[in-house]
Amino acid sequence: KPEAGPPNSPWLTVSQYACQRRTTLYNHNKILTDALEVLAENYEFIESIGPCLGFRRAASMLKSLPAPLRNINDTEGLPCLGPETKAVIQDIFECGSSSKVEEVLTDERYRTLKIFTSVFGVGPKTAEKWYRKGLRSLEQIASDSSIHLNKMQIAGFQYYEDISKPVSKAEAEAVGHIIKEIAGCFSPDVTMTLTGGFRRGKEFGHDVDFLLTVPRPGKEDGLLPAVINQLRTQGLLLYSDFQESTFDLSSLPNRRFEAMDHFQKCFLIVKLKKDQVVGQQAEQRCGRDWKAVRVDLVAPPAERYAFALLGWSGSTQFERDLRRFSRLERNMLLDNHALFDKTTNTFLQAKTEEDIFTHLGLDYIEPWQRNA
Ligand code: TTP
Ligand code: MN
Ligand code: MN
Ligand code: MN
Repeated sequence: KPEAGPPNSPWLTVSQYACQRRTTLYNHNKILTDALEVLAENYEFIESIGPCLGFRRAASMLKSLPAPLRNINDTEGLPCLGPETKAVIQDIFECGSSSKVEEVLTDERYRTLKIFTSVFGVGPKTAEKWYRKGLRSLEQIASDSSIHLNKMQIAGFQYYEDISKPVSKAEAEAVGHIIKEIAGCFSPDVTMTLTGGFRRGKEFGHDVDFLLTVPRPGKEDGLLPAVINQLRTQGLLLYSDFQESTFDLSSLPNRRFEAMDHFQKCFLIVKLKKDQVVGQQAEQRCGRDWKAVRVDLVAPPAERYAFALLGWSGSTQFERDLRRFSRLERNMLLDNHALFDKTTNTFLQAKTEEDIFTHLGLDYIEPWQRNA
């Protein structure tokens, strides 16, 4: 493994933008980034978005470094590190841990919100509301009759044990085979791509993300309803939240370019039979031969595929920086649907992700280098 460089080595050329860095899954500074991400999450829980993003950006930058930092002097010249972040890093080098982080980890509020937000359909706002009511455990929530759970949260509690466990690569591929077969019946020329964390090379994920489309314009509108119906018919559909497309290119870019996109999509929980997973025996533990798995499907029109693929491949931090870079360095607006050049007032077309990087004047970053 390479030694950390002395000052004036490649350290000094690290970009503040994740889209100008190559970040693989091998994180040489995990002790530091884990600590910073705890603080980021705590700020997220108290809805301090500025500090939250600051800590996330710092952690993301450190993940891209080719070697571990050895001491606080190594941070010299590195971008994205504010005084607060540097103080945390210094504490870890001097004391082996950061008192600020330790404090958060033992904080009742942080611990409780961490548990509550681990339920599918429960965000920081809902978690906070429950915490303020004095609730502290999932058992208390489930048995409190004054709490109204929505459909998503009910499913979140119902399948909690399964969907809080990581999904393996083999399970993701098994889900892929099932969906591909169904989608192929709807239209033999369907294109389907595994996106999200698995496309970035992760061995485990919290869900499985797929992008699907068909060549004929407009035909994609029927795709996800057909897939959902067939999953239901086969008895594999445990939960479904279908969102109709609200995509309209003519209304862009006047509407705010957003993180959430307007393509047809669905958030599902499907039943995955254990004997469908390669390398896994159908065990009869609990009398159950299946596992509930969270699956996201999105169906953009074919001509928007490259933008949707780039947007759904993540990581979240990589996406944030792609957009920030486009806006601040190129006077362009990028989102999951399109790239708009504000200087020439034109949309830039793209067939592939490479086309989009080229429009932005960026070196191509492979999916497995986007783990920012
Ligand atoms: P996630 O599935 O949330 O995250 P992930 O696949 O990177 O990690 P994990 O292994 O934990 O599942 O989101 C994948 C990408 O999809 C992420 O970059 C954000 C993007 N996304 C959208 O663009 N629009 C959406 O509506 C949603 C839900 C996600
Ligand atoms: Mn490396
Ligand atoms: Mn995912
Ligand atoms: Mn997802």
